[in-house]
Amino acid sequence: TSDNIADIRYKFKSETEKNQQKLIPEVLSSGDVGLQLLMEFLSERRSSPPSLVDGIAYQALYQANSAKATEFLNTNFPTGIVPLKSERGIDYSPLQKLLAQQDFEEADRLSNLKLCELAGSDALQRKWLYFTEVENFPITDLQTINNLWLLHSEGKFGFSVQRELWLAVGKNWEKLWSKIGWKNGNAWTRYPNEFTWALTAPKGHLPLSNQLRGVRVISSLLSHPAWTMNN
Ligand code: UYC
Repeated sequence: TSDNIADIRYKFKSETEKNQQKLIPEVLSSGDVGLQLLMEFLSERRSSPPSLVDGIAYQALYQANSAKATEFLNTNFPTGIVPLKSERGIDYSPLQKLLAQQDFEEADRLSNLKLCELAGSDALQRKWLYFTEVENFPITDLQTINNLWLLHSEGKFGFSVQRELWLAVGKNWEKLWSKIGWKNGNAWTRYPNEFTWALTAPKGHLPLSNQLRGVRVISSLLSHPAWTMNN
């Protein structure tokens, strides 16, 4: 009934972001009006930097199978909710698209490619990174890539998530690998089939960094000033 909808709108708008996240399934269960409320919500928030709840609302609309929601997103958020800033003229919209589609396997491949692109033509040819290249990555680009992963995964994936887990285990790599599902006992998780390309994966599971050449690259990634600097 309309009473319920007014209730939900009021309740939703007055809640903390964390509770808004939890309320989204309830909002969605009220059908078209729920979608309308989420569209309203995203519109009103577009001037401030996007946070997790915006990502969850965006994904709900993206997956809603509603022509109206699709048109709303195409018109108002043609490249998504994360500003696709780059200091090196890199186009992150294909990555945004894969993540919106929740195609985490292709998004992971493309992220690795974008990092090589960011490092320059040598890296793009060799298809892997030197840690010295990672140290020189612009903060802006790493934050863009990270925010895409973070906001399209309900906060589950991204370098910043991996960094927090790494710090929480005292920078012990072995403990990190088992925590994020990159190792099971003594066995490395095999690429690509043994990884979990879905939100059911452990926290911090994606994006991947191949450990074939050692930990220096991921160490540089997780130590980058991008994670301790605002903007
Ligand atoms: N792979 O095992 N990995 C590859 C991971 C290791 C190996 C790519 C992650 C351990 C080989 C990605 C883990 C290991 C290739 C990842 C993992 C190993 C390969 C594609 C858990 C053997 C083919 C991109 C830590 C014991 C390489 C890329 C080639 C590929 C990711 C083997 C994303 C997170 C130590 C042989 N593995 N990788 O980098 O040159 O090629 O063809 O980490």
